[in-house]
Amino acid sequence: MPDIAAVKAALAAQRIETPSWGYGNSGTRFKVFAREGVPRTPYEKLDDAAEVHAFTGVAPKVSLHIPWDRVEDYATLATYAKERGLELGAINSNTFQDDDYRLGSVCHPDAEVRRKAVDHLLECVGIMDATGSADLKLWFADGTNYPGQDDIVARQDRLAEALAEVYGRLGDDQRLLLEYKFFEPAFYTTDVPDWGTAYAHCLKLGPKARVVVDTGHHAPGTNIEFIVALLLKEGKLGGFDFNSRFYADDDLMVGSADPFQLFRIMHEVSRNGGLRTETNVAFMLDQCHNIEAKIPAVIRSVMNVQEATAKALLVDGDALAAAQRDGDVLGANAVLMDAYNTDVRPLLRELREERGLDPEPVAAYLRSGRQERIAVERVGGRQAGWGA
Ligand code: PSV
Ligand code: MN
Repeated sequence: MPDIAAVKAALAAQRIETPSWGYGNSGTRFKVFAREGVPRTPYEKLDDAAEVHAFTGVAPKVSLHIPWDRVEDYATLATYAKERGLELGAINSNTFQDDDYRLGSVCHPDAEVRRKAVDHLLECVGIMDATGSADLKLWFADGTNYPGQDDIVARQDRLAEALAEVYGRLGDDQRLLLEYKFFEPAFYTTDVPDWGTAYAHCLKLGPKARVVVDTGHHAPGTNIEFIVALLLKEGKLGGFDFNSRFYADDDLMVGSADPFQLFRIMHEVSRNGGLRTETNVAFMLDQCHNIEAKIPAVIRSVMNVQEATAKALLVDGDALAAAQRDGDVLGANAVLMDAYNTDVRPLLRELREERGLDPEPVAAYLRSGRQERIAVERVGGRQAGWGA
């Protein structure tokens, strides 16, 4: 049976990174709903992230998105984060919101547009130097909409060339994390559609390049935990963009649509060494809170990851190995289901109390009165939003 003290230690050591854009307004192409108290600057987004960390104790890192989080002085932003017990995490590039990128960015047929895109990626590495961020997260909207529109292999060559230049600019402790997504905004071909394409590029680049698994970026029915297990085995899992989906890239709260899938993913992570600090897997959220209160939703999401992790840590590894060895199909499955069906909330409540935290983070945040305070204080200015 798993040792509860070791389970608690692993849970206390886990770090979950929250996205700056999760604190701003977001929506669909139909409507972006404004909410009271939404941050107006990257600094205010950090203030909100600090609350999430204060109530959960495991979310000290914040991912930034450039240009949405552009500031005059990134070192000042990093100091501001530090003063609040935070660190700046992955820098997410953006090569999808300029008119120039209609036919792609780093895969565009025109060398001038490719240059502009690569220069942006290099700028992001410069920002990492200033913030102390270790990860550059790349997601490309590049692709085509119609058969024959462009040459599939030529686009792969352009992608490889761009990635090689950016990789060459990385410092010793910096990594390039390449994200894949099977469709949208391109509908016929996408230049990095799947883990295999991302993996092939990362392999060619070298040890500082790794794949990011965004849980919302797969075709329905894809076995994501298989991908996770394989990437971990090959030393190429850089991290996660956690979220939930019912249909496509829905960006809902992680663990809300399919908590069993999240458990299966965390089981492979735990089983294959992904919770060890030295494996360096970044557990990032990539979510948008369109209709729900944002800070409580981020807290809830962090807790959902913790609950799935706790269940994965409760899998009886010895019993599982024995059942697998004996070809005991039902027995092996029962070991996993026992762990999944365990109510881990009392364990997590206990852990929080031991660490001086309120056992119920969402309720504690709501009781704190901060939400009402920021609603009054954050008046005027322009609310931050997805894409701004
Ligand atoms: C693309 O859908 C994506 O998942 C990428 O991670 C972006 O950086 C993020 O969404 C926010 O646009
Ligand atoms: Mn993502």
